[in-house]
Amino acid sequence: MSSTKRILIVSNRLPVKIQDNEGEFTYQNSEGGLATGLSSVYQQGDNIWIGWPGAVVADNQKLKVIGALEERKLHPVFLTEEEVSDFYEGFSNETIWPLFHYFPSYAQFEPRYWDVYKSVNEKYAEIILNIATKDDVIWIHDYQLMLLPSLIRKKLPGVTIGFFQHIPFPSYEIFRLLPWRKEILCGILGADLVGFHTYDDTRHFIDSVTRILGNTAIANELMVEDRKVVIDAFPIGIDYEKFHKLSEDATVRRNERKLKKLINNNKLLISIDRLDYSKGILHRLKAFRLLLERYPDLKGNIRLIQLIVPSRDNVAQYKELKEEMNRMVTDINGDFGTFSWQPIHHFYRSFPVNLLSTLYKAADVALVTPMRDGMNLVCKEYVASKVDKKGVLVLSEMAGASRELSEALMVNPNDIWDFCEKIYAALEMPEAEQKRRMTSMQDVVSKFDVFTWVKNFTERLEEVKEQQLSLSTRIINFETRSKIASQYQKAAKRLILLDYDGTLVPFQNNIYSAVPDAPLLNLLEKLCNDPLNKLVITSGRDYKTLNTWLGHLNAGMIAEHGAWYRTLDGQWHNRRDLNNEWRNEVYNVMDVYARRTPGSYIEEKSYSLVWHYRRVEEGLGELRARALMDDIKHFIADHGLQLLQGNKVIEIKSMAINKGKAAKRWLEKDDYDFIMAIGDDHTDEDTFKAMPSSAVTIKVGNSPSSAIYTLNSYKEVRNFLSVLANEEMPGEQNMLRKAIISDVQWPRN
Ligand code: GDG
Repeated sequence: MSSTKRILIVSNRLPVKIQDNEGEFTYQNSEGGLATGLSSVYQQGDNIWIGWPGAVVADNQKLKVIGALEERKLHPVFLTEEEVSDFYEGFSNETIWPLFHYFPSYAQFEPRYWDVYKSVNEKYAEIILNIATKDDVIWIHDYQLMLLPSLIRKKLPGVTIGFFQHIPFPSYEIFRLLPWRKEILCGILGADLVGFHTYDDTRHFIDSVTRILGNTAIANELMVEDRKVVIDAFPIGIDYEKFHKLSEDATVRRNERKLKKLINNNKLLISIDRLDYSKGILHRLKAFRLLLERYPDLKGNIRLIQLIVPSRDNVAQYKELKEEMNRMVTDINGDFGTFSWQPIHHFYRSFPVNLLSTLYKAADVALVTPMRDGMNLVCKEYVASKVDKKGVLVLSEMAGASRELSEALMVNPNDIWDFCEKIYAALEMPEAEQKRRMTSMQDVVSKFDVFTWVKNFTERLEEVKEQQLSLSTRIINFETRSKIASQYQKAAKRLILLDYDGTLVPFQNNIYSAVPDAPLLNLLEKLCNDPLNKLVITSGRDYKTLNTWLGHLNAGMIAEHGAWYRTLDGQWHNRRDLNNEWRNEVYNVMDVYARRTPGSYIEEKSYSLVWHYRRVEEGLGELRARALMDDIKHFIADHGLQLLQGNKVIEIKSMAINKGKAAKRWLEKDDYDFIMAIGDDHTDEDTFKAMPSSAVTIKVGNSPSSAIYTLNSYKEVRNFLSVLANEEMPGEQNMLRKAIISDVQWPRN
């Protein structure tokens, strides 16, 4: 991060292995990719890393451990046996892990796990809040701490929080199965920037938020109350140089020669995984067996070294997986092996990193074929280790890494027949093609290494915070509100232009339900009855509805974006110069979509047609709207029409009318010393642009706008107007007092 802010890294585990030898602790730094990448952050300046040291520490040992970790710039969160069991092994690994890796039938929905998950997240929050200040940057990692961002946000509202999830985010249909889905989403949304490995993960997350919580998304941004939260993909990399250099190390080269001799110069295939059902171990063994059956000539000429890192083999699913794996390996070796050759060399343990490097270097083919993986670093390490560029990667399309490593031979691990053929193709691939593919993959892996990943994430986080700040300076606060109120009071001739839907009333599923309520009518009456005011309602609605709802007011009106307008004498006028010959044709196209799409309907106005899809199933409406726009765009261009894409509506109208042109009519009529325009959607942008630079222009909502100020919702607009409309015309003091009353209760949500 280029700023001088302190960064607190938070993850479930600290990057250290601590071992308790009867009260004497040893500390060994972890060599994992994440630890290496983040060491470029937490070892600088005052930065620190907060997390669980990985062992249960007795109370009387805690101070000692804290001291030892502090020297390494680490700060511990101590967990009890019960917390490790219910929070980490329980909710994190038996609920979230299987569900997020698309194994819903393995997921345990156990309320006790959830309670402890919550309380451990609160424990982390408490510790962080003892350390953090509002000026710090807090970077939280992974699925064990999904509630943490909002727990911190509640106590430190302005602090910068990034959240990165290392495992996949599943599609809405899977995620919705979780009984605590709302809490999890709200928890993550406490962050300012939420990162995943792939675009699909971001899409799934945004989809779940919009469907479950109902927030609006604009591209990859979500509005959470008045805060913009950005969701983006940051594919993690590895320490490329480390693996590249390691494979040229003298020991590694010596080991490689020995290994090749030991396996009689057979072609070598490798697989390296933790024991886990998400890794596709059994599918791979099936494909390998099929390979030996289909291509008997390979017998005696190839070997698979399978390294499985032990994991949770006391848990039923893992125990069964291990038993089945062992049985399959034994069967394959028993069925195909000879006195001098066995197809699979199976290791159930972990290797030191230089032996890992030897395997990467020596392997002709790497099989990285998970059923689902957030990213998968093994395949990137294999690519980085191929100094001579010879070797083929067979990669599952279900691994996040498949999005970047497009030159791998891609497999769907469920399709063991194609899987088997891909392994064969890998073994047979000519050297020139191997080199071409490997060069291209090395370009990607070396460029997007773990240090670039850290840089990209932290810089984007800083950028998001800056955008939030520039947005918040536009939000009308106590001071700006008082300033505008005082300008208003001093003015003798005022023009006030107010949009209706989304500005004065909330959006409704049925457009005819947005009837003005009594408090709104009172408020508008107060404004209209002030002889110094000229109030104009500027709406896209049809004039008849506006007249029915607001006709009794002493107000001007612009209806249907300016096709109709009402002068202060109550007379309606329409633009007779407009042509309507295009209507039938556009209507017929819209009608096809209206009939095909349950919940959608056409609204007919005098000079425009509107297709509404607010009541259509989420997603389907957007899909149909895009198709409709596509169908109609050439016709529109040829007929001087304009397509307006609003909030769940598509409107086709004549290019000759817009709210800005209509507003000018009022501007030209008089000289005003106070002009104000308020609106919420992009049709109001024409009004804002038509205003003189001295005007107060206010956008409702946070999307980009040419308006000077922002208010968050129709409720804030009403509160703001009620301050201006104060009947008593109070003195400065009273006005200021009223200006801070912002919790007036309006009837609808
Ligand atoms: C999460 C996500 C995502 C493996 N065996 C040995 C050994 N390893 C090292 C490898 C590699 C790492 O473990 C495994 O890579 P993963 O990608 O599976 O990383 P995880 O942290 O387990 O998983 C995953 C990742 O986070 C990063 O965001 O890619 O999708 O599940 O670095 O080299 N290392 C040594 N001996 C072994 O036997 N020394």
